[in-house]
Amino acid sequence: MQLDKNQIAQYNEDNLAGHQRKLSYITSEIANSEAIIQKLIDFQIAIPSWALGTGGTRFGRFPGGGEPRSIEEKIEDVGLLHALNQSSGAISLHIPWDIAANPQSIKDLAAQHGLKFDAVNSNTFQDQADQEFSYKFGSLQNVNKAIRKQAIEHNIEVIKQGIELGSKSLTVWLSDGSCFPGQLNFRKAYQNTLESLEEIYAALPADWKLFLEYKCAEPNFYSTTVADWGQSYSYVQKLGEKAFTLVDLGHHLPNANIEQIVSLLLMDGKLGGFHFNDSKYGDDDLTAGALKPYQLFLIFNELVEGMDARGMNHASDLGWMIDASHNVKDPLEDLLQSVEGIMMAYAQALSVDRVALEEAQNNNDVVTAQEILQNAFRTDVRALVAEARLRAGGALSPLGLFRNLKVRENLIKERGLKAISTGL
Ligand SMILES: [Mn+2]
Repeated sequence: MQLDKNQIAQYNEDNLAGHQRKLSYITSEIANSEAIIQKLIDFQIAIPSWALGTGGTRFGRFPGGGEPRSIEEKIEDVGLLHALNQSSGAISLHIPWDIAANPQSIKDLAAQHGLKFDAVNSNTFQDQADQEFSYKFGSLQNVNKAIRKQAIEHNIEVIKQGIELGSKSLTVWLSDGSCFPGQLNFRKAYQNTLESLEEIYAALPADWKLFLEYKCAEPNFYSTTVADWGQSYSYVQKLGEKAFTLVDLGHHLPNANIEQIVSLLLMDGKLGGFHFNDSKYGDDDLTAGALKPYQLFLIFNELVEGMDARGMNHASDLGWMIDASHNVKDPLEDLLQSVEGIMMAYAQALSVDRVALEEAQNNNDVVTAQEILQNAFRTDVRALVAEARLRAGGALSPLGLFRNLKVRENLIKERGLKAISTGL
């Protein structure tokens, strides 16, 4: 299904009066509105190929129908999202769930939808049908050198596929670790992992980045070999200047101060990018901003402050990706909600009065500092986000138009009720 530009224009026309009323209020409230709108237009969030279908849980899966059955249909789905919000201009692929048999035709198809390829993701947390050795006891950390070699070669193969598609980064997430005390020699597991990562790093093209994601627990529940930002940082420091830590919001122990982690990684030039989602208990992979929007804002507050302090380009110097899964919602609707939540947090962070905040901090004026942040968070910036979309050619309300045009019903008609996405 392809959206017609006229459908978007007609929808915007029908909703313009209400939008302009809200916009004129917010632009009178926020001094740098125009600069914020421009930054929002430039900001793109990559959509993961594995979030386009129903993820389910380990108990069950309830597909909603019309899911993408191939890499081509996944690109088509991200193209739909991008047409609606003009902020989802990239797709992040997972190998071997997404194999491009003919990379050039896949690249051309993506370009037709205005999409680029963001980080490619390797997978050594599952066994594939044709693989010789099992990753049951880990991949890059494995005590068996032949298994480590297999995992290294897989990562190098992912880099090769990424090069064909024009991707510029590899994300490595390892499920390696142990489930019981005594199972693993922590130091040897670290050393094996480091040596394996060094071989993968050596295969990176000069203009590529390696993102090393961490996760405190699951599927291993006693130890994880890259468990937190400190451990990821320890590896990427040793690997070199093309290696960075990737922060997935759902991969921390409860109550971790993620905004502080982000600030310090940025300060040291070792923050590579993000996997956005939200959670209440663990790696719940819920819609970004659905549960803890203030935390998301505080993270963006540190990002904006830290990127500006280093003279970084907000849109291109870090990898912005969603990593989510859906059990009860339409995956495409959920992704539209996530992008909206992220854009709002970013817009609010851009509206923070940095000069006044620094002055309050220097005067130890705790109350004023808190007021400045809470004032930004409590300001309704939805009209600014909508205005950025409008100017970029998207829909004033992506979700509204998605329902209006009965996108899911059309996808079910095209692909069938039983169409199931490849991946998780
Ligand atoms: Mn992730």
